Amino acid sequence: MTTLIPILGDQLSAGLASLAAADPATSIVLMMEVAEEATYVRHHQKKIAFLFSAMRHFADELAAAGWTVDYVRLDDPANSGSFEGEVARAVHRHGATRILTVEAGEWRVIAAQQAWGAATGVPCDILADDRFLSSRAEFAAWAKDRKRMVMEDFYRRMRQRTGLLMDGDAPAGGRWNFDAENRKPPAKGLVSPPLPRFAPDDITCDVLALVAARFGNHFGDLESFGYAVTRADALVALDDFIARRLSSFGDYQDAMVEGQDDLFHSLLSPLLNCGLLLPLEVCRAAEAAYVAGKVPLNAAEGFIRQILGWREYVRGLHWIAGPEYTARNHLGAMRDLPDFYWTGETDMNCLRQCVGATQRNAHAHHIQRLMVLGNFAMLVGVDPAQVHEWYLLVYDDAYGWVEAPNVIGMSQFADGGMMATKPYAAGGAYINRMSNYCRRCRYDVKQRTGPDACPFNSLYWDFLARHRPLLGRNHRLLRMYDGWDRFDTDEQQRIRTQAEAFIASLNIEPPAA
Ligand code: FAD
Ligand code: DLZ
Ligand code: SF4
Repeated sequence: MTTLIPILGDQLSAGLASLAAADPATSIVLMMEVAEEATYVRHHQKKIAFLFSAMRHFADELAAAGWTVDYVRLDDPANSGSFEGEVARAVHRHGATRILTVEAGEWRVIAAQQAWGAATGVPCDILADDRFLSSRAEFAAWAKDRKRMVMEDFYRRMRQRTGLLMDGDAPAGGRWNFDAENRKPPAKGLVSPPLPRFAPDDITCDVLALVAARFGNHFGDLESFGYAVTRADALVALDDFIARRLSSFGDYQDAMVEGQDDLFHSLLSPLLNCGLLLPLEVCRAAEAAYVAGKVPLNAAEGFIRQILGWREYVRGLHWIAGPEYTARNHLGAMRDLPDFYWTGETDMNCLRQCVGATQRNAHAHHIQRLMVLGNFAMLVGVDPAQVHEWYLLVYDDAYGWVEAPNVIGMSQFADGGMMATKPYAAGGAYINRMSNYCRRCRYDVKQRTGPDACPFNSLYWDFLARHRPLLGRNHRLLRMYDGWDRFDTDEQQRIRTQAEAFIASLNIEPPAA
């Protein structure tokens, strides 16, 4: 009786439910590098290299811990290229009598897992992924019968349940939320400590060569690859963040500074999402730094809210929204993604900087993703399915459960408000306040119309005007519509003409049907 335990690339946790439920003496762990996963969207080269290297290191660690691991490399001539093919081959190879796996983080892969039993003729048990702080069932029960799924309500409940930053029944410091102290514009000369860099070992060098050969034409590059790829590296990255950057995290959470891609962000999302770090240990580390007096409460609370609140909330929402969520298009946006999302070649400095960071690092921080890249795509009316695909392939932390709600819901408002109470739309003034991008831009952020006007300004007003039938009664937008109504008709016309001409210059109209 042999149990086959397929472990996917984002399931690299020693305490994974399938491992906890199995006996190493009668089990074979299967790990597979498959072309289908690297190309169903053409992932950034660094994302593939990171995951393959982390998978290979994890396989070695499992073997050292006494598991029998069957690791199928991408360049194995017999590799079928898909999960389905590799699971079937492994069942046959090992005479497995049972498959035991943990539910994947994407509807697409869950559907594949559900077919493994029938395809191989052996029973396949799919276990819940218990690496999150709120189970799918718990979130669904919380969401049921609620008129609005307000993240802050969910977050407070999670604080109470976990006891994180709690003084008995009350929140530490007497408040649940310290946002008022956070989100400062970047101070002049603001500099953040450099990120820790992990020199590639032999395993990583092999992977880099493989990725260069097989996926060298994908987005991004492999230059200066220095990611954490083991559990030990991941713990070093966590400690480094807590010791050197967390104290300023809250203050500069929304700031963007040219030349400093990551500021005081943790860059822990790829490590959390592939399982090398677990959410509770990361939150506890931040809490401990606060309790020890090493970081202020606004920083610890702001950071913990991202993980205990937002991360768990978007995951819960993803599962209750269903597999059709990524097809939603509330605003009827049909245009193509502009080419510069791939090349970075645009005169708009904010977009050039954010695409550049994404190309270099397979990473960008939240405000770059939301208020520059996502905001622009929504303002010009890009088809949300194209935006979704772009985000899924360019970022090192992108998997369906977390990317889709952030893109379709939070950033594109394509779900009609299931996730966000209003679209995250903004003109150039917001970007100018929160960054130093405008200083070196060919456009003038103060102008709405004319050849030098910042495109975000006319696009913002045009977005509001064109979607008035859908958005005009949203009470959170009433002040913005008042602003629009205060322009005289001639100015409104000038703004809309400016926006239309700019959109036309992008060549993103879909072909006529
Ligand atoms: P930090 O700023 O240091 O935050 C700490 C942690 O909080 C992150 O590591 C992450 O685990 C968590 N977190 C913060 N915000 C969110 C959020 N909105 N959703 C989920 N977790 C959050 N995050 C992903 O992990 N994968 C994605 O594919 C992804 N796509 C996004 C797309 C868009 C359009 C937007 C607006 C946000 C997206 N995010 C995504 C959320 C957020 O931008 C990233 O989690 C964050 O930038 C990761 O960098 P960091 O680890 O330095 O985060
Ligand atoms: C993202 C990714 C890539 C590029 N390659 C693999 C792979 O070869 N083998 C693997 O097990 N997982 C890979 N992944 C991660 C999967 O796409 C991820 O596990 C599913 O999308 C479920 O979230
Ligand atoms: Fe971006 Fe406008 Fe500022 Fe240029 S002026 S960086 S386009 S916000």
